[in-house]
Amino acid sequence: MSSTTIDASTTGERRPLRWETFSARDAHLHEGAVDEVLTRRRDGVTVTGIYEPEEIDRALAHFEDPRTPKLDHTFGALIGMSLGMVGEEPDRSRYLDDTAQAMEIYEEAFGFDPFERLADRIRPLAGGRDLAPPYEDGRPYNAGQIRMWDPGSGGLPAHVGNEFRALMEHGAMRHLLTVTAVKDHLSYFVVLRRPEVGGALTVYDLLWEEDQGIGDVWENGARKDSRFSDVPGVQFTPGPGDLILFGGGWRWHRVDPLGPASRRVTYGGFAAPSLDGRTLHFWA
Ligand SMILES: O=C(O)CCC(=O)C(=O)O
Repeated sequence: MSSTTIDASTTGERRPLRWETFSARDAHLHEGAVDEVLTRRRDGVTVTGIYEPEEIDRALAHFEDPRTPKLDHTFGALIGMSLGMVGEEPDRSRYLDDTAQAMEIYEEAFGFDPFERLADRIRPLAGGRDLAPPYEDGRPYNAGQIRMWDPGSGGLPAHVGNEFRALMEHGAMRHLLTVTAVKDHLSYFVVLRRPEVGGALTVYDLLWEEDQGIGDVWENGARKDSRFSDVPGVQFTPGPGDLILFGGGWRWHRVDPLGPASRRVTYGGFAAPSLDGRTLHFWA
């Protein structure tokens, strides 16, 4: 286990991040971690050893095979649609159908369900809750998606989860908000391929209430975020198999642009408690 605070030394200094790094084997020593992040008493955790190196190699060979179906994205490709891609469509069948197909691809790639593995490893952090995707009419949301970042891609400009809730509450999130407490939610991802240059997650010393990005259009990831060069932040470059789980709903963050020869592959999404408080819902 390492450190409880990290200086925001990358671009200046203000409030330190409250962050811990530990092995999945020690998850039982961090029982309240999810609630601490949801209630902003902690900024995030890095949990090492979610997947084994040989499991990751097997999965990457499958995901990176040109015959494996993928969806185009600004930074490269996705396997598994994002809920946000539903847009203003009144029903989510396209998303739920795509989820069913993506879950088959994940299982074939890893040889097991990657979400079940993640849930098994971090269950102690969730304070006795079940870990599961939300369901609509008996059909699961995608608990996590595969994000494949092309060499030289622009990363993801600075953003914060609460702004997407505000953008999607009358569209893609209409059903989700009837089952899940989406506010100050968690962002998570497990790195499968770590880029050699760029692609770090920067977590800023800036909260949703301090800057709501009003008038600051997202436009499918094309946002100009140069004003963030003056905001102190901490960079994270987790290794393959490592999970980052943090307060992405309430803390500004971004994924830095990738170097010209670097690829990045992650499995990730978002998490928040169900409205009845019994389940920690995961979706992407
Ligand atoms: O590395 C990733 O998958 C992106 C994480 C992120 O920015 C988010 O979940 O909001």
